Amino acid sequence: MATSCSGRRNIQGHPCFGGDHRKNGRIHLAVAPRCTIKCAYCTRKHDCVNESRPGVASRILTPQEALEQVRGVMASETLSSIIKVVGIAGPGDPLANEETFETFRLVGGEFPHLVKCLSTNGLLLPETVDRLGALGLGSLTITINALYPAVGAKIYSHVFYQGKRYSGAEGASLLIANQLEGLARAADLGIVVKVNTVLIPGVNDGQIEAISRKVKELGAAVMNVMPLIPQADMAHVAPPSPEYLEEVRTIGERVIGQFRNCRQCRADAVGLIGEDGVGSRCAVPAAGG
Ligand code: CLF
Ligand code: SF4
Repeated sequence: MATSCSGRRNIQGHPCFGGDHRKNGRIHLAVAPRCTIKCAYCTRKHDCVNESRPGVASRILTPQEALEQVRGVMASETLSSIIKVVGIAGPGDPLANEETFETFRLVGGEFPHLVKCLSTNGLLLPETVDRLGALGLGSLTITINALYPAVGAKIYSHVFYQGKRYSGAEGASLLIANQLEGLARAADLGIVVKVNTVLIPGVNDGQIEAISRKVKELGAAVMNVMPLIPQADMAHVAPPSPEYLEEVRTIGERVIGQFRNCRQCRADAVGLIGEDGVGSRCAVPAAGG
């Protein structure tokens, strides 16, 4: 994996990290159904074909099927010139699924020029980040919605970790510690890190500036504040208005660059962000990639 002069891996052109999203696209491989935590806003579906949002995929692929899908897409004249990134982002947590690692191994062996990208809740990062580094992961997204366990407890009802179930502030505390440790270690390896934060009015909006400072300090390159999609246990929570979202991003921008083109895409999106074309129902996390 090539690195830039800053020591970061070369992910030039990545549409979710400041590359030209009108020219460069990604393929998401929905190989990861299982998850180890429960976010209050998450509803995962594997059979949905008419919704466009994170956590949704038409069908779970095996690693071999995922490789075949990449072959198919890269054989298409139109798509092969667009696709720069192969991402695994769900519909569960990629790190809770061994298939994620096998898929990157297979796809990386045949298409080494595609940037390998992964999106995770971060719980299992401390124990997997070295494997990801060795597989040549170029970019990593960690969804961090809280810095303080008391706030996290309102978002994460429970966390399964090393065979035990932790709920409330205890679970949130464990998750947050692993997210921050994983972020720092990934950045040390040269993996380019983005932090996604779901803006949940009345729950975590007081934390966004603190999150941006902390993740910048630990080595994140960019942040993506995404509006809550009200569903599941947060179906009753009003999402932020576009104006409020922009206000929060502008505050965050004083600390760390903000990605503003996220379309909260599906776990099986293919093509340009927001314009998924051919194969968009073939194969991202429930909180966005
Ligand atoms: Fe996919 Fe995510 Fe990689 Fe992009 S998406 S795994 S970083 S290649 Fe992008 Fe989609 Fe927003 Fe994610 S627009 S939901 S930020
Ligand atoms: Fe798991 Fe992602 Fe759903 Fe949270 S949003 S419960 S991390 S799949």
